[in-house]
Amino acid sequence: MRCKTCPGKAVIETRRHNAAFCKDCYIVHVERQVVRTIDGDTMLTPDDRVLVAVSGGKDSLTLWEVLRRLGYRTTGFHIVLGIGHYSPEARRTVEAYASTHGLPLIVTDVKEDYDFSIPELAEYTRRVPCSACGLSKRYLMNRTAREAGFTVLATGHNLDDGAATLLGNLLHWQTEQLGRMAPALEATHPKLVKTVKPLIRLTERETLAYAMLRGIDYHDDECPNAVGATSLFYKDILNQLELASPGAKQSFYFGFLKKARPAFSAAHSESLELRECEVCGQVTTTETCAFCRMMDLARRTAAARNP
Ligand code: Q46
Ligand code: ZN
Repeated sequence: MRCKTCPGKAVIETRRHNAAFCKDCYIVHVERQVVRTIDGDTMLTPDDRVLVAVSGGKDSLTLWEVLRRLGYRTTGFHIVLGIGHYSPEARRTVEAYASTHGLPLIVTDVKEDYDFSIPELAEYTRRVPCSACGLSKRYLMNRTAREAGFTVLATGHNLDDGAATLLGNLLHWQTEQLGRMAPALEATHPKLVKTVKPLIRLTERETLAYAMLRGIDYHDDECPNAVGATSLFYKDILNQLELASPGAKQSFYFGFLKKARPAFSAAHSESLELRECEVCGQVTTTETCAFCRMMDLARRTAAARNP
């Protein structure tokens, strides 16, 4: 099979674009998709100070690689979760990438800085690990970005992530979350930072191919808590749909953004009253934010168990 844009031999086929590319043209194709996403949603400007959330996996390192190559002012942000063998290896991968390219990196260790690893938080608060982890990550990403003076927080979510989250939110009619689903979310409070998802037009398979063809040394172990996660089940269903109907994920996700999201977002725009957490000062809709409530419960449970 020939490359769509040059006489070279194709190494990857993208059925939803009805195209195949050689290595060099594929790399150009992916980077153009990211530029199109950034420009289309005015995600970033050259003046922005961008904090890039990097787990060490293929998506986050692809994001950092593309933003770095496009000349944006980026700093990596890695959270050490304290999950078995997975976390030290993830940290090593991110630190190696930053040092190879001479990029600044901020590392926060939840156990060192907040006394509990993610597995401990899950145990002491009786949450599933991904719930404690997701809440901690969202909190730390916004807080770090704002306190360190970044103007934008960029995450490596791809189209598969976006479509799976959308499916989950629709199945449970999470109308507030549906209203907030967007690849670029402006800050709606002085203590919130704008968030962007520049890889949202690329599928998981496409970012994987890019990371491999660019020779990025990413961390390819799955977090042990991902096994059996509902999001993986949703991704599986969406992959089956995509197989039967190429482009299904794209039309599902982007169709929602265009045709339905505005209705959900309008319905919630007035009802949401933002305030500052009485403990940590971060933005919340309740007196004490969910992160501080989780930490308080963990501390009390730990004290009761180990008097
Ligand atoms: S890292 Fe954290 Fe994921 Fe592991 S505990 Fe769950 S949420 S699966 S992206
Ligand atoms: Zn708080």
